[in-house]
Amino acid sequence: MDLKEYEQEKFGIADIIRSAQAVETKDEALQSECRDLLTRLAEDRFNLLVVGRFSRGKSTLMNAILGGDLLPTGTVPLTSVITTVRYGSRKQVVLNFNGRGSRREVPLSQLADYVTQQSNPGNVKDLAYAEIELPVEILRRGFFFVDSPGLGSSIAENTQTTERFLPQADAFVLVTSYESPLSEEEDRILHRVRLTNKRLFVVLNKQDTVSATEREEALAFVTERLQRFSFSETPHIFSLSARQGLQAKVSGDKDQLEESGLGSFEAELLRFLTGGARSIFSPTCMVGPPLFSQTG
Ligand SMILES: Nc1nc2c(ncn2[C@@H]2O[C@H](COP(=O)(O)OP(=O)(O)OP(=O)(O)O)[C@@H](O)[C@H]2O)c(=O)[nH]1
Ligand SMILES: [Mg+2]
Repeated sequence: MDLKEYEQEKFGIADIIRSAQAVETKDEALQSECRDLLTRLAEDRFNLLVVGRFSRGKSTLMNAILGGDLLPTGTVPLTSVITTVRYGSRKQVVLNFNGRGSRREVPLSQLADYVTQQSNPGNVKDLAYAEIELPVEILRRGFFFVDSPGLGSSIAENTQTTERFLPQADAFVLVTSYESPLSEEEDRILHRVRLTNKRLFVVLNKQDTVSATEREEALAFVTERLQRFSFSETPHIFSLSARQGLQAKVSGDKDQLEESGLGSFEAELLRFLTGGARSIFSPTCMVGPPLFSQTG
């Protein structure tokens, strides 16, 4: 598809969305979804969604890739709001509220007051999403790196928040972990992703908690489960320790980074962002200094 055809296709999709808006004027949820879709079309927005059961280490993995302790993490179900991270020349957080679409800028240090179960249980503060801008090189690829509330905890609102966001994902990182690989909720995500044919990466996190034998067993189990889904392109499984990866990035310990397994995942993600997903990015986003280092 050349650029002209791509633009025409975009206009065609926008027309369909506007028609849906005109027919269902009283359905506020649908109106809001349509507004989001039109914004995404206008921005050429590409959402790489990190998803999985609660406490798998999704936020920790994003922190490891971003190279710092930015997103709140914890031992109890934690993230309660969709949190997008994208490139910006200075660090900032913009909170986007539901309803009339009001926005407020807050310092990064206050992020946890709005996106965690402890400070904003089940998202009672009614945020649509929090948007973080960071001067981190990998984000120059122009994508939105999206953290989501964990699935399957006793906090049903968190599962619902993530499920509502699924149609907006353009590619998925499914984070599962060694203590109980592939839960029922994660199986459901796999089903949904297979139907969309979108790119999927599977991360088997917390490898630091298991022996080599246990690692092999779990990997064999996940590989076999994935084969049953008959994906058109079998997803890669990345065994890693997000916690070790983050520690290694922060302390600059190359051996620990190697041991964490984070590097091969980052390399594959990068290949995808600079190759497979290229058509949706502007060419100026493709160039830039070395990746995965934090600047500013
Ligand atoms: N041992 C070990 N613990 C990890 C690893 N990654 C994350 N954790 C721990 O697992 C817990 C949950 O991590 P989070 O990153 O908050 O998990 P999450 O998936 O974002 O959780 P929710 O936001 O509740 O869905 C924290 O105590 C982390 O320190 C890892 O690689 N190894
Ligand atoms: Mg989290």
